[in-house]
Amino acid sequence: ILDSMRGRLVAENTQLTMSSIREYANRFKNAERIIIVACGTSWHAGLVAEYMIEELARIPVEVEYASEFRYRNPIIREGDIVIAISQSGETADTLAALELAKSKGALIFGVCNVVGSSIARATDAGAYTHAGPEIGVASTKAFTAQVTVLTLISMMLAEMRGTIEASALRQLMMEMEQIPSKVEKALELDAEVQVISEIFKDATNFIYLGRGFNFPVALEGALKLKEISYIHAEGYPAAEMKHGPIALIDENMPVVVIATKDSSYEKVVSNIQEVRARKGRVIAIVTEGDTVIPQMAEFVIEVPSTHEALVPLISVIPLQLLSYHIAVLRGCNVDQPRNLAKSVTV
Ligand code: F1P
Repeated sequence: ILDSMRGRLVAENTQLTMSSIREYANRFKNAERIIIVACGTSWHAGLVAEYMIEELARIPVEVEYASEFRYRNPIIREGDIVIAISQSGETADTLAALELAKSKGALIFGVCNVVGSSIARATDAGAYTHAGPEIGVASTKAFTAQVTVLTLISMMLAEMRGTIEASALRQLMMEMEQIPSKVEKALELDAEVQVISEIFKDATNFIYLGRGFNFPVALEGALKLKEISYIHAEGYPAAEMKHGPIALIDENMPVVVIATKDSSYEKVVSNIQEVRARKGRVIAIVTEGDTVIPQMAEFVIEVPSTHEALVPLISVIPLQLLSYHIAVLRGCNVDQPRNLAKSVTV
């Protein structure tokens, strides 16, 4: 993760991404809509990008499961830009989705990790994530690298379309440069997360909650746990809890709440209160120095503070560690989970 995020990514990839986007500057500048197609973890990175592109560049974004998109009759217009995200670059559903969009005249931009992969070759332009090979089947550092590249893209689009002040852009870029050291700090939570994992290793269900930029992180945390520890886990937008999942909460239900200090903070605090009122066991991911949530949650994991739009890069790390330790404690093979393939090519 660190390797892919240090100077190499920020310097080299910024240039590559910029030249790739500049080549199609007019299309990007005038884009009326961006459609993101991806599967699994890459889809979650796409969801982060939706929040980011809409917030920074004010372009409407739709995030589609490639596995659905390819089989329905989606409306694709000539001015649309389709971003296909894939770690392996070989996922059959993502490839078929982008080919469908291409046949209808959309510009296809790829965000792939594997250089020269089928998806990368089928795109009009793109940016590689250069995260290095994923050793395990479940994507971890690829997610971090995808979100990083998509953040750079969002910032460029915002600059091109004049939807962001130069000072705000500079501030975001400066904060981006702090991310590698903050990721490093978040990785130091390992021992702490291991202790919590020991307590919850025999749980049969988990709920993950997050709002705003942390909603896709909740989905990703739940997916990692399912993939490598085979525990049933659901990720929800925290505000959606009252529309159903709240019925699941009792004294046996671990609820992981991503509750960093951002614009949703107060609302997440009341979601934690709702869970506590039903005796749910709250594991909260909070910003360093938070004094409110530690009084309410049973377990608290502190992560370094950063810009709201960059939080997923930090808040996902304790969730990846939690899945990893629980899986190891349950005797699961974290690198080669049952029933999963590195690239789903059929
Ligand atoms: C997509 C994906 C992964 C998941 C598993 C199956 O792959 O859903 O996110 O961890 O390996 O495939 P990709 O298109 O990003 O390579």
